[in-house]
Amino acid sequence: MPKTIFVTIAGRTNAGKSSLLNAIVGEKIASVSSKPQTTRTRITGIRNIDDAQLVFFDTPGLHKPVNKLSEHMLNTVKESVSDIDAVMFVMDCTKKINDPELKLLRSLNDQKMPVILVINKIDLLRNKDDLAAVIADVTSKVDFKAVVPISVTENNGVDIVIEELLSMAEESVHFFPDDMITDQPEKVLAGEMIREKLLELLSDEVPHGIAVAVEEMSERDDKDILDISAVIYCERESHKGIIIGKGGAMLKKASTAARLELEDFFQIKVNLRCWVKVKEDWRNREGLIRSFGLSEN
Ligand SMILES: Nc1nc2c(ncn2[C@@H]2O[C@H](COP(=O)(O)OP(=O)(O)OP(=O)(O)O)[C@@H](O)[C@H]2O)c(=O)[nH]1
Ligand SMILES: [Mg+2]
Repeated sequence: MPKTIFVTIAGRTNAGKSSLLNAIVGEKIASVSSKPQTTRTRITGIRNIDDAQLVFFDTPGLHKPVNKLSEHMLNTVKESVSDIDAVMFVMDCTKKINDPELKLLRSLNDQKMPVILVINKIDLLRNKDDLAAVIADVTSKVDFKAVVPISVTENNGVDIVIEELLSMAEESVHFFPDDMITDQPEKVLAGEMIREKLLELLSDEVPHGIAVAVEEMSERDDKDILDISAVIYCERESHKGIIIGKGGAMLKKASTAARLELEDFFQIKVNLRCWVKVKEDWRNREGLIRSFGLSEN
């Protein structure tokens, strides 16, 4: 009999949620960056193991809302923690659990939602006693079904998380085809790969005000080449200059890095063309947030 489990991955921004999703699924389906607020929407990832299907919803990280886009991101988290079987709450072991994290955890306890506490980045801890202190602190405040210390970057403990989830999967038909790893359309995946490169290369507010829309994505009839055209939207004319860079250097660097990743992911030569356009203050404009696919309804 097939088994299924639906799991939402939640936690503070930058804790490593999307990194963990990618590690479990075995493909890079969610953008990862050292900057906070990388993930903006709910991303579905699927992993099949024997007769079990594990379905994950990666969510935006908890953060202080600063604009309308933030509010949508935080609503996405709220909507993603009901009608599921379990929550994997990812925390960064080097950061003390904060009030918004505790608030979410306590409401999950109130709903009797099983929560697996995944304590990530243990590679950054200097001694084991620190880990024991982190565990003692959090478990004194919230009830967990299981506590699993891991390091995604060192691939340490991810298999234990999977084992834990497998033990919780219940008999049910599978909801997704066995060869499907994500629900994200290819154009969205491609846009996210481009945005990820810009997040890593740019600083301050510039990368946070970027949205990427892939307008064309088609394989040529006569050659094995995938043509991708993308528009990079930013919030100010001055940001446009920074994104393009001196003599186009920044845009070239980002698009080359994105192209290499796109070629690796789609296993085909890619011809990537990017344009930069300004949409003033779009993160506070509902219509634009919706048109970029960043609103939950
Ligand atoms: N040292 C260390 N860094 C990690 C580990 N896991 C993830 N990271 C890094 O942490 C940063 C944030 O990772 P993400 O996966 O984007 O974090 P996130 O929780 O999805 O962040 P948001 O989408 O902003 O909520 C990246 O620079 C990762 O490379 C880990 O086990 N150890
Ligand atoms: Mg993320």
